[in-house]
Amino acid sequence: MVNSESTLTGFDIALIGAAHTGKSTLIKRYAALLPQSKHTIAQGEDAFAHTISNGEDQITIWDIVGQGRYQRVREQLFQHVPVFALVYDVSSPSTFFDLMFWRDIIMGFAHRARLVVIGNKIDLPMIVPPEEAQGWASGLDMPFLTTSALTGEGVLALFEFLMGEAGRERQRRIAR
Ligand SMILES: Nc1nc2c(ncn2[C@@H]2O[C@H](COP(=O)(O)OP(=O)(O)OP(=O)(O)O)[C@@H](O)[C@H]2O)c(=O)[nH]1
Ligand SMILES: [Mg+2]
Repeated sequence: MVNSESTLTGFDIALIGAAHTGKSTLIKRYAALLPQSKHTIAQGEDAFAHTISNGEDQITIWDIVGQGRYQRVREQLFQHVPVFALVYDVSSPSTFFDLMFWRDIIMGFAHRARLVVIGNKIDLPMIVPPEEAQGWASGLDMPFLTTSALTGEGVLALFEFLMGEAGRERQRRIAR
């Protein structure tokens, strides 16, 4: 589940998206679901760095604060992050449309990154039709997953998937 090459830049994945979509809650839920894991959080200007260690394995996750969308993101660091999770709230269409903005930003400085679309809060009414989100994601070669950070549904599967993608992306970069 955990990528042993995570120390290349120190970060495996970044969660990005509008404010209140549940990015921080997803990470906290994941840590809570891992037995005997140790979860530490370091606060930066417009991001939190979460480190979750489980025995010898460790993953690191950038948690980007939604309100920081108009600030310059930390391009120097982010261009080495292999996987970005684009998180929206299935009950809030504006957070879905925000992902187009975020995708453009990421592609501007990390065009080799793997992007994954996450519809969170599936315990709430799905106002954004999942087939619309799926269609947009697959049209741009981005996997699409859904979660509820509240109930935990899909959360372990999400992070296992993201770690797998991060491992594959790093292998691709090493092979080049
Ligand atoms: N119903 C429901 N509420 C959720 C879910 N995930 C998060 N929330 C709630 O949504 C609110 C925002 O969650 P956060 O995790 O702080 O959102 P965030 O994306 O980190 O927000 P910023 O840090 O401001 O960018 C909180 O009140 C959470 O309890 C979910 O899956 N379902
Ligand atoms: Mg947050």
